[in-house]
This record gives sequence, structure tokens and C-alpha cells, in this order.
Amino acid sequence: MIALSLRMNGQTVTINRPWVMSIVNVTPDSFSDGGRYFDAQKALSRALTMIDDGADMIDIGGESSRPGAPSVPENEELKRVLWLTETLAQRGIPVSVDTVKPQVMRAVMDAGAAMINDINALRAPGALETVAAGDAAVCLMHMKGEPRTMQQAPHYENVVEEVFAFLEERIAAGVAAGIAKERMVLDPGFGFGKTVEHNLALMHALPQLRGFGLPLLVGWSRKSTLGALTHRAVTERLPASLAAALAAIALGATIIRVHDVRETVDALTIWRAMIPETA
Ligand code: 7PM
Repeated sequence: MIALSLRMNGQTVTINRPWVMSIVNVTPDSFSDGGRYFDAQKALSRALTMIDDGADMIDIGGESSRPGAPSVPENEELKRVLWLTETLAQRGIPVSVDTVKPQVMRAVMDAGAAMINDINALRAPGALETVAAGDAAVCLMHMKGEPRTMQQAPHYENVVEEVFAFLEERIAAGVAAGIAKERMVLDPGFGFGKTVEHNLALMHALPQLRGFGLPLLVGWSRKSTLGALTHRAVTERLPASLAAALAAIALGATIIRVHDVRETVDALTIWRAMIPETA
């Protein structure tokens, strides 16, 4: 693959092979068994297992972006993500935090987060300034509408043009606020206000998205488009998720966001051994 670089916390890292970002949700519905202390320890041990399995980065989320999910107050979201961010960062593990809230962004950057993963692309008031004042990398993701209602009949004249124009505008807004392009990662936001057809059109356009010259992050893991194409329930979507991850890499994605780290790392290892020029 063509190497790209990314600046995170003052260090420019060269990305010369696909990175696996692994999902750790610290929301109440992602734990079935009780108290906060136990939850935190469980999340930590999950994250450490994922690093053992070959994850390059851990993406911590404290607010579900599931359609219809209640929004989480700032202090509650912070309570969920801050300790884990700090604990992993102290061990030298690159941490990304999935949040749209400036106060959460500031606190996790102070705790050592390497990336802010914002499904809202820094559109919240104060988000641009907050990221500009820190030095974490930032993922700018496209979303049409808001999580609660985004899957209710999303419509585009031309989904590819619209997503490109959106990302171009968010890059410009970031640069104007003082965020260096070298800190940015782009994401078309599969499933965020998009039908199956929209998602596939965007997937086919990934090679063009590389034209921005920035690393691309993609998340296909277990998503409903994979369910629609395979007629599989969410718990049965691992094969589809692996195929989607490899396809995204072959089309130019740099970072893939996944639930199933071991399986994805194995699939990538074989892909890279066999078709090295595509990954
Ligand atoms: C419901 C809807 C539950 C969507 C969970 C999700 C992405 C992300 C998510 C992505 C980036 C999921 C998503 N997806 N961040 N956060 N890119 N950058 O399926 O595709 O994990 S949450």
C-alpha cells in the first residue's frame, strides 16, 4: 500500500500497512453484569486482549450512536470513558475516543487520547476550537441527519458528490480553526443516514476519496447493510464483515474499525501475504 502519515500527539507516524481499530463500547447495554468497577475492569481486559490479538488502536465509545439510543449527559459519558482512556494511554496504547462533545474531547486529550473519532465531524459548537487546542488526530466522519432519525428514508441527489463536498467543507473548517491537515482522517460513515445502495456507491468511490490525500477510516463491522446483503442476523455477520474489511483495504482504506480483532488480523495477514500490492 502507499504509505501515508498521520500526526498524533506531536508524533508523525507512518502508516505503511492497514491498521485495525478495535471497538470497545463502555455503554450500560454493552455490559450485563453489574457495578461500575467491574465494568471498567472488564472493559480494560477486553481492550488488552484486543491489543494481544493485534489491534493497532482501541476506539472507546461511551455514547451509543444506535438509531433511537438516548443521548448521554456529558459527565456520565466522561465517567465511562476517561479512566479507560487514561489507563490504556499510560501503557502506550493508542486510544481513539468516539465522541461528539467538546468537553469530553478536551478531557480525553488531556488524558492522552491519540485520536478523536467524531461521527459528527466537529460540528458541535466549540468542537473545532477544542480539537485545535489539543494535538490528537481527528477522524471526520460523514453523517446525514442525526443518529435518532438518520435511517428514516435518507435521500441524496448524488450520495458520492454530497459526501465528498461535506468532507471537503469539514477539512476546510478544521484548517481554518487551526487543525493541521496532517492530523486528519476521513470516513464516509457507512450506515449513517444511508441506504444499502448509498453505502455501496460510497464503497465503490473509496479510491476517489483517497484523492484528499488523507488516511481513510472505514467501519463495516456487523452493519445492517451486510445483513441486508447476506440475510444474516447481527450475530452471524462475521464472514461478511471480514470480506467488507478486506474489500475496503483493497479499495484504499487505511484504518478499519472492527469488533472481531483476531479474525480480522488473520484475514489481513493472509491477504497481505497473497496480494501485497493491494494492502
Ligand atoms: C448503531 C449504529 C450502533 C451505528 C452502532 C453503530 C462508525 C463509527 C460507529 C464508523 C467511525 C457501529 C456504529 N460506526 N466511527 N462509530 N466510523 N469513525 O456499527 O463507521 O459500530 S458506531
